Amino acid sequence: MNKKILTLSLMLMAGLGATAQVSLVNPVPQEVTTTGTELIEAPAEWKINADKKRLTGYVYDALLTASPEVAKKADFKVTIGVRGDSKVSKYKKNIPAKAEGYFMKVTDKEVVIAGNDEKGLYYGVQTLLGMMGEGKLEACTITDWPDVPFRGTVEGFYGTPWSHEARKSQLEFYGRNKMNVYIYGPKDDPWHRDKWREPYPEAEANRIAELVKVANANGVNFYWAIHPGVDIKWNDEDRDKLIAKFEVMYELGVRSFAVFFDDIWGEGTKADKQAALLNYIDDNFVKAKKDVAPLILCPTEYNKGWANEEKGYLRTLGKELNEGIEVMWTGNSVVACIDKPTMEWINERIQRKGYIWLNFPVNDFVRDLILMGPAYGNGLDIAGDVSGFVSNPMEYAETSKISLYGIADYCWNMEAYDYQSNWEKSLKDILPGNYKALRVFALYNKDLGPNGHGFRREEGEELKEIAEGALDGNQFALAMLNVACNELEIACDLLLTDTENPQLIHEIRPWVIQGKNLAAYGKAVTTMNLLATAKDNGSATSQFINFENLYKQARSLQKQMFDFENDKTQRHPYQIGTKVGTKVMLPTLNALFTKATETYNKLNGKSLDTTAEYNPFKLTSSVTQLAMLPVKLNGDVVEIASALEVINWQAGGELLLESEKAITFQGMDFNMGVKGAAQHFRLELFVDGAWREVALLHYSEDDTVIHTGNELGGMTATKLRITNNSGEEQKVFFKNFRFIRR
Ligand code: 14T
Repeated sequence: MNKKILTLSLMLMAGLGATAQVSLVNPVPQEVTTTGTELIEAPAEWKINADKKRLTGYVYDALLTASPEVAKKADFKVTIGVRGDSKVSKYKKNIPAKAEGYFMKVTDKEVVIAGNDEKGLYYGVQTLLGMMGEGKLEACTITDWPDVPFRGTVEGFYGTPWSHEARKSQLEFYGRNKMNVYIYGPKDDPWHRDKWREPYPEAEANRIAELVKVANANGVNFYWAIHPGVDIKWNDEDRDKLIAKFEVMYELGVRSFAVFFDDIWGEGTKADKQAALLNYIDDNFVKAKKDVAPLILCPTEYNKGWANEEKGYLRTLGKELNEGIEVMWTGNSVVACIDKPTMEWINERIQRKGYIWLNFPVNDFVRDLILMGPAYGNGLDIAGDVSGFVSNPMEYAETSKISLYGIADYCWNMEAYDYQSNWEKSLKDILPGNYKALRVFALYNKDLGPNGHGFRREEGEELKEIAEGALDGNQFALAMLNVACNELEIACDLLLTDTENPQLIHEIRPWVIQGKNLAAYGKAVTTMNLLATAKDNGSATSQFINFENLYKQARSLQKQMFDFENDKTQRHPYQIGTKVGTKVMLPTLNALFTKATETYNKLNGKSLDTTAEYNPFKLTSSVTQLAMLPVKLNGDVVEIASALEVINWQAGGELLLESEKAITFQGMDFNMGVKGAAQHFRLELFVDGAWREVALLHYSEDDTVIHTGNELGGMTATKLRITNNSGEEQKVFFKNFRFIRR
């Protein structure tokens, strides 16, 4: 083990309640020697001592953002340099011989930062800036370097691409947290995917040029990714068009490129053709330019679950791709944590170290949730097995910083990565003045709920015991749960008017409002449980607060939550809704609602409705991927959310949709994304106690939309079902299922 973090002092510090300034730095440095007690007031001014060539450029600019003024006569001295510079020659032996590494020394008289290379010096400056976050320095020496050579993000999600402002803010954040990669590849940027052959219009082009500048100023490589697989022809014409597009991007300043072949079908998926194209770009563009970074490829089979061993797609890439071309990998499935066996499996096939595309905290497949939890679960022993590690974040850029703060730390100093303390630090970083409110709220926004990728996160562990107690009727536990809801309500209110990070508040706002509803519901439900068996039914304290009024309030809040979720202004078209506390809090409260109401009914001879979840529609399915899909109601239009992935609909598998009340149908259509799919499925409506079949048809041979026969119009039914009656598994999409009721 090469990490000797001399933290004799840690205990001492904790005892004194002081924060050592090095502990403010993210990522956690590799080697730190400090007494932990020598905190130094940052000087008001300092003089800078460096070889002349260091006094311009992005590293120097970063140093100038520090609070002390630069003054030639100042007593305090800051020496900066890169290995070979005369001003740092006496530290030659201290500088780690590692790419992007640096050595740093802080005393009450001076700071020395000596980089192994220019980037290393830049990161030393970032460490200094981080350490001074509270206006103090700490006497120490630091020897530091990154474990993973390429660290950062890939803007690679479906949904609204990040705004220009958000991207600039990200790039600054990456610089500060020592991440050096940003891959531009938003699925819904037309010039990335559908119009990959066309140059950007002027305004967009200017913005990209500006982003490249901001990236450079923050030590970040701006990769521009192209996604040509949807319709590429493997001929010279398309090959030249791709190169021409890269040339245009090069003119805009881009020096790093990626080619994505994910989520495509047909011709574009051929390994030998992809490899030949990438090699051609490598030979004729990358190598010819001399100042372009190694290419990155995102393969079509980008995870083990999709790898077709017989076809040998990955081995073909491994064998044929030029040395140095990076190959991306999401792990054992689309959304997965990465461990040693994962890396051994893929590296052997692609004959190089995989470049990880981590699908976290991306939420484009669970758009009703926002992910504010820590980044955990990846192996702490894979630093030597990956060539790069990038995270695919949420379309909520500012909120994603919580998890990215962790990814940055993990990639830099893997063995020492402590996700919990990193998470606490990240909240302070993103909302310093109100981080405790952010923390309380974030506790309810971590898990992804049931989803097609089966990727779940911890949430509500801290509530489990009191939730159980409350369900057992334990009064203390009920009171504790009530307190938790009170805390959530207060946190939400504090966040809603917080002005420190407006972008963050803007992004999380729908969830904060829903959080308030949840908190109010929880307060009502816990009190209901206390009053259900109370002799005075609350009358000793209030004429108005009694079981039945609380029951009505809880009902009202159930409906308010439902209405809020189905509000037209809610942006996400796929997973409709805005859900908070889904793993423990909400189900506990629903169970408590039912329990209290049952008890009250029994003791008082009443028959209040005990069902907690307000949704007039219920979807069930023997096809697991379909069973997860939420049903949305929009006026008279009833919709089942689209599944984003291929559904393996087994023979005989059925989807059942039940309605609280009978509905009179006006029209229906849906789309399985496959021509001729209509003949493989049967639609039936339950009318007057019997199933009645309704014809399914396409309007033309090329049409993937499925329409219903005229007999549907005017039929009144309480449920419907769709069955795969083809006798074999059907691979289909399930898109835009909707019907109109009268
Ligand atoms: F390229 C890949 F590594 C990748 O992950 N591609 C997409 C990505 O753009 C998306 O954000 C991510 C999470 O939804 O997953 C991939 O997209 C999918 C994955 C599926 F399994 C789209 C549809 C799927 F069915």
